[in-house]
Amino acid sequence: MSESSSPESAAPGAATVPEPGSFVAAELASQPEMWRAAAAYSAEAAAKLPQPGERVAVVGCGTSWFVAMSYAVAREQRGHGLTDAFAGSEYPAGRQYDRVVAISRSGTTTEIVDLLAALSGQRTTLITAVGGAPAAAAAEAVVELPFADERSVVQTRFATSTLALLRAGLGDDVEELARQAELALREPIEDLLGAEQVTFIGRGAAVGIGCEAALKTREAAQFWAEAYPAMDYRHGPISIAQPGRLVWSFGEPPEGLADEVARTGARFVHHDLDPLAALVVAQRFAVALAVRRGLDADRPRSLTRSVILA
Ligand code: F1P
Repeated sequence: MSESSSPESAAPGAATVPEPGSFVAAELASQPEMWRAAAAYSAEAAAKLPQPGERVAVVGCGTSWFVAMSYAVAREQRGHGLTDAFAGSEYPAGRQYDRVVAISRSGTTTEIVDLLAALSGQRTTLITAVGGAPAAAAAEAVVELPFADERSVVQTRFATSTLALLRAGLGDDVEELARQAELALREPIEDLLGAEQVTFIGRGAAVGIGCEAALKTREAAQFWAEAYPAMDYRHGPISIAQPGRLVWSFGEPPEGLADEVARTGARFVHHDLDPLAALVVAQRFAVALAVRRGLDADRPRSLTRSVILA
């Protein structure tokens, strides 16, 4: 059975329709208002989302997995209970959780639809942009964010609005995050666009944010991007650092790391913003790189809106 609701009261108007081929640019620019709308909906959605003390698994594929990773760490750090994150294909069937939260913008991703069907009878919640899709039919409860759906294949605002909704449920100040996202939309990026390679790093809830920044850069711009937990960066990945390359930190970097990177000749990048807001700078970087490389960021090579397997 599926239980569904949508945030009619909270939903703002659709973003301005952009020029063809630039959906992602307009969608990422709408994130501050989207996060505010998600936060306004959070009280209504709360009963379907993890309750304090519950043992929770959060699953997704691609971008949605990285949102799950970031939320899982934040929830445990805020003391709300054990929270694991898995790629949809890697959910450990033998484990018992009080609730499984699946994240899927499209609601059609095969691994997520199959997993929710396999968990039938258990407490499951789907967070999606599309309430009428197969994943919603398989979930016990559905939290819909239709206002954050996107025209671009490359996800930006649905993913971050989902994280804003979940963080609102942890008591985080989403208005402050939205204010920081507005700053992130104005942060200069031009002097970063000549780079040859980028490695994103972060700790805690910023590990998933770094993975998402790297995925965005690969998807939108076919650009060489890696991501690691910041403390693990010294354990091998630093070998890649050299002049012309970037090491981009989400959140405060480990002590001494900026200097170690500087000694390699690579450029250390850091914005004094919450990692979720700083992700907006990386999304802009990815889209600007795509433009510079003559690519259409809305139509990434070899990708579709979701992966539907036969
Ligand atoms: C998940 C996803 C996207 C990715 C690609 C394929 O979609 O992996 O994150 O960018 O377009 O699909 P969804 O399950 O969130 O709809």
